[in-house]
Amino acid sequence: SPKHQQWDGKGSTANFREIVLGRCYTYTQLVHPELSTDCRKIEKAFINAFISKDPCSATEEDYVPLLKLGDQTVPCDKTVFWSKTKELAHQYTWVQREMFTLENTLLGYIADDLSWCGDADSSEINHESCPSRRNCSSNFVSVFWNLLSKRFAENACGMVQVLLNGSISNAFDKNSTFGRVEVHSLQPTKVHTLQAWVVQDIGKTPRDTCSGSSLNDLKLILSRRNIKFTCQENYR
Ligand code: JS2
Repeated sequence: SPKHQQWDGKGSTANFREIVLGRCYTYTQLVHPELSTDCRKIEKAFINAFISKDPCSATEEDYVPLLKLGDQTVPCDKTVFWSKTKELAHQYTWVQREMFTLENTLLGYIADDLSWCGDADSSEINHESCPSRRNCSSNFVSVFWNLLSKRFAENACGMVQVLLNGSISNAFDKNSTFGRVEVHSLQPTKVHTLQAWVVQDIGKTPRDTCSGSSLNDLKLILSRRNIKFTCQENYR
């Protein structure tokens, strides 16, 4: 039997395969029926990406077959990034049905809030434990989201938006996925403007604003990359 609780992170989500397959059908039949996707192939490619492999040695190559199957174009002006505002961003794209966060794309939708890993010397999904970021940065979940985020940003075009949290001290955090991966993956030939929305929780003390130093850092990065920057606070 497998070594118990080998890793710090929670184990693979129970019924991982079934959830992946079910979410794929929900997305391609109900949310975006215009997509023609073979969900059985998606399920297999997802499982094959990590099964029978060292869970700390994930590479982008492992996910290439899955990403090919999940290839999807988001229309220009419809991309929404977020950082520490996941819930709000998803409420926004739920109301603004034509807008897309990463989790409104097929692969982001399928993997949202799931965890998964295997084991080098077993062909089973590991439901006991999976490596956390502390165990290793090249775990399959982290590599997946970094890669998916990079692709999502590289494919964006027109005016893109980001929802940032003004109730924390660095609304723009250069170590977050948005600051570390997405901002640097925007293509200046395709993206002309990044519109930031700084949102403060009602009843909480605002800790960051459009004129704060973290948003200034973002503005600087974008101006060096020839992308226009605009910022608004608490727009309703
Ligand atoms: C584990 C997950 C999940 O713009 C957004 C998205 O496009 C995203 O991929 O990157 C941005 C959010 O990441 P950031 O800036 O680091 O904000 P955060 O609030 O610290 O979110 C951490 C989660 C990033 C990757 N990720 N990881 N499980 O279900 C999941 N979903 C996402 N997007």
